[in-house]
Amino acid sequence: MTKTLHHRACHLCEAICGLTIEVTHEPDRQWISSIKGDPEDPFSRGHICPKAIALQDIQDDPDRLRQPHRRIGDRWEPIGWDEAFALAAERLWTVQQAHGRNAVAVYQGNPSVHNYGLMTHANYFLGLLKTRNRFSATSVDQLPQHLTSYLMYGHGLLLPIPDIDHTDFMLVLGANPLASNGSIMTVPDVTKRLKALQARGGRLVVVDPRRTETAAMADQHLFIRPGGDAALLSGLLHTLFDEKLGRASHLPVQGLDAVRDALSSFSAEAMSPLCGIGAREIRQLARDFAAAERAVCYGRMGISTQAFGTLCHWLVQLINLVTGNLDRPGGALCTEPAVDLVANTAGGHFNAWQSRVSGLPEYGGELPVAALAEEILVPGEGQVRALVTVAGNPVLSTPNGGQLEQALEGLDFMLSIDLYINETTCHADLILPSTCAMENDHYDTTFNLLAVRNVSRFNRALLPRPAGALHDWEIFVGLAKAFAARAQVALKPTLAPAQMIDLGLRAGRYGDGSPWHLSLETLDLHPHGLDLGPLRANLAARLKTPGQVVDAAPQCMLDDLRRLAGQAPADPAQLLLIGRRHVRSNNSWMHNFHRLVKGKPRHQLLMHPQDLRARGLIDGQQVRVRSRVGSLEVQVLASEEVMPGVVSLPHGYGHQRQGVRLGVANAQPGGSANDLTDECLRDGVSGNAALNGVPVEVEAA
Ligand SMILES: Nc1nc2c(c(=O)[nH]1)N[C@H]1C(S)=C(S)[C@@H](COP(=O)(O)OP(=O)(O)OC[C@H]3O[C@@H](n4cnc5c(=O)[nH]c(N)nc54)[C@H](O)[C@@H]3O)O[C@H]1N2
Ligand SMILES: Nc1nc2c(c(=O)[nH]1)N[C@H]1C(S)=C(S)[C@@H](COP(=O)(O)OP(=O)(O)OC[C@H]3O[C@@H](n4cnc5c(=O)[nH]c(N)nc54)[C@H](O)[C@@H]3O)O[C@H]1N2
Ligand code: SF4
Ligand SMILES: [Mo]
Repeated sequence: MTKTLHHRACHLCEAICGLTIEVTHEPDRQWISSIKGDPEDPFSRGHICPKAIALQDIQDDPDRLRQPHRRIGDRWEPIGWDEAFALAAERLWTVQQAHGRNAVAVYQGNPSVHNYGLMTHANYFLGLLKTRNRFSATSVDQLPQHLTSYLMYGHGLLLPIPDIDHTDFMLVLGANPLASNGSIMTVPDVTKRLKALQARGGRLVVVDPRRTETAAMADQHLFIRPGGDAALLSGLLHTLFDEKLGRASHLPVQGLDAVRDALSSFSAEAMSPLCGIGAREIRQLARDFAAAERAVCYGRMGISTQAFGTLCHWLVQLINLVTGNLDRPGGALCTEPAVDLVANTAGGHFNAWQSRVSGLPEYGGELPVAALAEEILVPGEGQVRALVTVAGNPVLSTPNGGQLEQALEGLDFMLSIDLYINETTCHADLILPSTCAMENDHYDTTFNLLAVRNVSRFNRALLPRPAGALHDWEIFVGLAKAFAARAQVALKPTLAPAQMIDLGLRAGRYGDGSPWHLSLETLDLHPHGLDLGPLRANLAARLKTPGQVVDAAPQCMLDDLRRLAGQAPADPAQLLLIGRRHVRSNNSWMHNFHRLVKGKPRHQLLMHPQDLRARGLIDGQQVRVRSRVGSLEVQVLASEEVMPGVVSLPHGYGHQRQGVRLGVANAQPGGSANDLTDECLRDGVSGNAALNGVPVEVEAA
């Protein structure tokens, strides 16, 4: 028996922590014998969370599929790869022949941006389908952020990242990095970095309807009524203008006067009733923010997935801009990654076409996933009749998952590229599983782009692939070849992901012409990862808008401000549902790992004691939660963490559905929050799902 040590980044969440992994080798098998944080990783400095340890569970999970499976009635039958590719091509082609290209829809889930073979090759196949019915987890998440960057800076990936290591004041809205480990802010060991901020005399202010782990360590926590952020942010920006607290920016900007005019009636006093925060507190927060030498406003998931999600993110950008903190160290900065998707891709497009039934706008070639079920269910020309899902679980992760589940039953054909027979893929006719985690190479094209320092690393696979298994990218190549042959269309040759990355590195800013000479070969010499330096100002030169100016006043934002102005204050008696994440969870797919689900349950509904009393309920009781679209039963816990009028339920539970083959997850209690969220509640500009602030009723079960 021998042991080998390997260094590799964890890419389960956005933090990309360095791991040190010990593999034990025996003549007939090898396995992971330990996983630890890597103290020599210059970026994550030894940080690790329980999810990385659970990578061992994926490795030996008996429920994980390792070869293609075809469904016949309620039975699943293993089949060979060539047969599987031919079957998929035949069925998809037949549907498109009979009903048109848009009759095949695509949904790409969250790991699509975490696993590099999915990044480099998904479109090699999906692009051949030429369908306008493309959906992804983006529209239950960060769509408003891409759209804002596209409209203001000319590219959806020019996303300014908080310079957390150098700021003196961080205002956080709708994010809980202590549980999520940061998002659109790749920041391993976030707790250490926030403590360092406080230790150098800086301030952390958190705005959240729940006193989260992050709020608890903050210097100030403001409770906000869910959905109230656009009002709060408007009040802050108005105060900055009104009290002349702004600071000039070095960036070329157009439209600020139009913004000031449009905001004239959005004073802190006028906005206070809409967000439930006092006018004096709003004004003081604006003054504190402006007074800090270096400050950054950061908003995430909690403010994206609400009715004014895009407006919120536009206002966040403007607050950073007018205080001189955009594109400035200690403020918000765009990264300069080694493989640069901004340099290599077009800026994007918006509203070039609309969804068939509800007329929701496309962004970057995708439609909001809130429209997926109706596109399947509503008859007519262009109705969706087949679906391809890739690394996603929309039945548990998109609004009104119960309706989508019914819709899937009516499809003519469904193909899933996934590791498990889960709540979504159990409806497929064919599942193609890939290798995962430690069995494939990894280079992070997505999260290096979002990191709080410029970093780069490449890691080789450290376990051999299971016999007969294919990597995700090889599955897409197999599907593309079979589909191109069936449809008799030409297929361009492609490279393996590693070759693509090598070319991208060499052509990039740290490549052949630079002192770094980055290539796969150089990165192989740095198994702990490479730090390429702190973020720097660079936005002025990278703007992709016509005229290369920051557009402060996109018309659709000004229009949506008028919608905000017309809002009546919400009924305080109405209970609103919000979500929550726990450090031991990862969306819907990691409840099948013993190491993560052990300990006390974490699926319960949190409710303020005052709201429990008002309904005659008691702590620990089973309750029924109802929304417009559905209901579920769950245990309720009394908690002063949530503000009165708000209940909190994590998503990604609800594994007891028929047909699911997840032995461990199946035994976990808890229903799916997305059986309550409503596909008709959406962000007005982008169509992003408003998963937070859903009106619900709670009563004894
Ligand atoms: N109510 C509510 N709903 C939410 C959220 C919320 O906060 N509240 N959060 C939203 C957010 S931010 C997101 S990103 C979405 C996530 O939504 P989804 O992306 O739809 O769901 P996941 O649970 O991430 O599912 C990932 C799937 O990928 C598979 N998988 C994992 N690794 C691989 C791999 O290497 N290859 C392949 N082929 N498959 C793989 C897993 O088996 C699993 O089926 O959920 C959203 N839904
Ligand atoms: N452990 C763990 N880590 C994860 C994931 C996971 O499932 N588990 N998922 C990953 C994914 S896909 C993503 S996108 C990121 C998300 O990372 P974050 O954006 O940090 O997401 P959350 O932790 O859900 O934090 C959202 C916060 O918004 C608050 N909120 C809800 N409604 C409102 C509102 O109306 N206004 C305001 N101001 N706040 C509101 C919630 O109470 C919650 O604290 O996390 C990633 N990391
Ligand atoms: S925080 Fe945990 S899941 Fe995220 S990258 Fe680090 S170890 Fe992996
Ligand atoms: Mo996400």
